[in-house]
Amino acid sequence: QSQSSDSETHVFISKLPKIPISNHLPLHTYCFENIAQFPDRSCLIVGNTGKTYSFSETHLICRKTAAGLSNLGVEKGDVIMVLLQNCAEFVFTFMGASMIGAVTTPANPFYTTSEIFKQFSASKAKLIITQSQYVDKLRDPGQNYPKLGEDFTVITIDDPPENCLHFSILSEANENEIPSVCIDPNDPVALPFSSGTTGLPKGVILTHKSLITSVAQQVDGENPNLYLKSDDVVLCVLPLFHIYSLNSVLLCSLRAGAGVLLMQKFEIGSLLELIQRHRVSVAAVVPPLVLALAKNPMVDKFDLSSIRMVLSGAAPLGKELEAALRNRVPQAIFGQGYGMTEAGPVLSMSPAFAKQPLPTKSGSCGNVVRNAELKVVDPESGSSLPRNQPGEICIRGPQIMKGYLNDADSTANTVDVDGWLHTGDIGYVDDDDDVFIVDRVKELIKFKGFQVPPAELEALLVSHPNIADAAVVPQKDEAAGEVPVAFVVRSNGFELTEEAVKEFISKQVVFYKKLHKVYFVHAIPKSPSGKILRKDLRAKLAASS
Ligand code: 4UU
Repeated sequence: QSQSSDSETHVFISKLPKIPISNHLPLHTYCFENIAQFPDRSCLIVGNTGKTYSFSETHLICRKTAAGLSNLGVEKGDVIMVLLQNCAEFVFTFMGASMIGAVTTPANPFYTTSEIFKQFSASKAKLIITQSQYVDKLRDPGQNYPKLGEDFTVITIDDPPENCLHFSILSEANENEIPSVCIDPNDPVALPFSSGTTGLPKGVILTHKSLITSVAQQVDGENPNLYLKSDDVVLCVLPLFHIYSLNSVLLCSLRAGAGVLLMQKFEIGSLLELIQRHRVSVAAVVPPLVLALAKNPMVDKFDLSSIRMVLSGAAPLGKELEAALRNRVPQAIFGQGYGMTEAGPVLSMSPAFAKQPLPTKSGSCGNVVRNAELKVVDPESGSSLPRNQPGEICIRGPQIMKGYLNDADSTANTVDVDGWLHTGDIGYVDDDDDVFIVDRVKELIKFKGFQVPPAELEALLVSHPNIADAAVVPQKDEAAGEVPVAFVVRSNGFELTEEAVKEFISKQVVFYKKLHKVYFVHAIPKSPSGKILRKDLRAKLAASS
C-alpha cells in the first residue's frame, strides 16, 4: 500500500497518516505558536550557569533581538553569521533574525580564519555574532576579505573587544520597534553550509516552509513521529551550528514546549552531572557520544533514570554499540534518525519515538517521515528499486532545500527536475518499511558526524608548491567512524615528508579535518573525464589494513 499506482516507480511513504502542516507561516510564528499554553515553563536552560529562560522570556528576548538587528541596519533578506557554541544568544539571534525576515548562516566557532571567511563571503553576511575569544580570528582575514569594523560588525555575547559591540545592543532593544515585514513561505531563513554529494561547502537555502515542514513531520499531528512533551527536558549538547541539533533539538522543542538544556561542549563528567541534575528525558546524540555513554565507567556513578528517549543520527551506528547503550539505559527507547542538511534535514525517524510507538529493528534508521516520499534508485540505470534492494536514497517533499546558494549547477545535480533530492547514500527499505543505510557513494567523509569535504582538503593540498596532485578519502576508524587520509603525488624532484604535509593542512583547518595519514603515490587514479576514482583508493586502503 506504500507503493504508488505506477508499477514502474516504487515510492515509499510513512505508515503514519498524512497531517496538515502550517507551512504558510513564518518559522518563528510557527515555533512559538503554542506558548500561551506553557508561558512559564523553562524553555532554555544554560548548562554551565544554571540560568533558565521561560518560554515567554525567550519569546520576548527574541523579539528584542529582532528589533536590535533591525536598528543595526539588518533588513529582510540580509544574512548574519552566528559563530557560537551552544548558548541562549544563539537562539535569540536565530529566531530574532527570522522575525525580520533575515537569514542566519551558522558556522563552527572552531573554524580557522579562512574557513570562517569562505563562508562569510559566500553568504555575503553583514555581521558576526560570536564570543570575544574568537574575535582575533576575525581581525586579519587577508587581502581579499572584508575588514572588521569597516565592512562588517562584530557583536560578542561577553565583554566586547576593541571595535566590537555587546549583545545587549540587541537583547535590550525595544521589541515594539520590530519593523513589519512580509514573509513568504519560500523566503530563506537558515543558510547552513554543506558539501552535499560533491565539491566544496555550499550554502544550503532552507526556507521557512522547509524548516516548518521538517519540524512538523517530527513533532506535529495526533500521533507525532517524535513525541516531545512540554515536561520533557531535551539535551542540546550537539552543536546548534549543525542542522541536526538546530532542527531536531531546538526547533522541535520550541514547537512542542519542551525545555532545552544547552551545553557548550561535550565533556562526559559535566554531561552526566547535568543529565542527573536537570532530569534530562530526551537525548539527541551521535555515535561517538553513544560510545561514551555505553562504555565510560563514570556512567555508573550517575542517575540516568530520567532518560526516556535516545536519538542517534548523523553517522552510522554499529549494532554492538546500540546494544551496549540499551544495557546502560534500559528504560529508554532507543532509535535512529537519518538526516542530511539539504533534505531539510530529516529523511527518516524511528517510529519507536511516536506517541503510539511502532516497532522497528536494530540498525534501522526508522521509517520515512510523513508528508514525504522516498525512493531507492539504481545508480546505474536511474530506475527505482523495489523493497530490500540497495540503491541511492532519494527524498521528495516540501521540507527539502530550495537549492544551493548561487550554484544552479550543483542544485541541478542534486535535486532533479521531478523534485527528487539525491542523497549519495546507499540504502534500502525492507518489508516493514524500515530504512537501512549500507554505504555512502558521495565523496563526503564524516568524522564523528562532522562533515569533512575531500574537495576542500584536495584544493589545499595542490596549493602546496611541492605537491603535484592529491586525493582525500575516508579511512574507517573505531572512535571517529571515519578519518580523512590523503594520497599525494610529489612534484618532480621535491622532498616532502608525511609530517610536513599533515602540518601544512592542520594549520589551515578545524581539528576534525586534519589528515590522519599521507600515502605518497606516483599518480592518482582518474576516470577518462578526470574524476578521481575514489572507490579504487578506498579499496586500496581496505586491502592494506
Ligand atoms: C548513517 O548529518 C546530518 C543530519 C543528521 C540528522 C538530522 C536530524 C540526524 C537526525 C536528525 O533528527 O547532515 P549532514 O548534511 O551533515 O550529513 C548528511 C549525511 C547523510 O547523507 C549520511 O551519509 O550524514 C550521514 N548520516 C547517516 N548515516 C546521517 N544520518 C545517518 C544515520 N546513519 N542515521
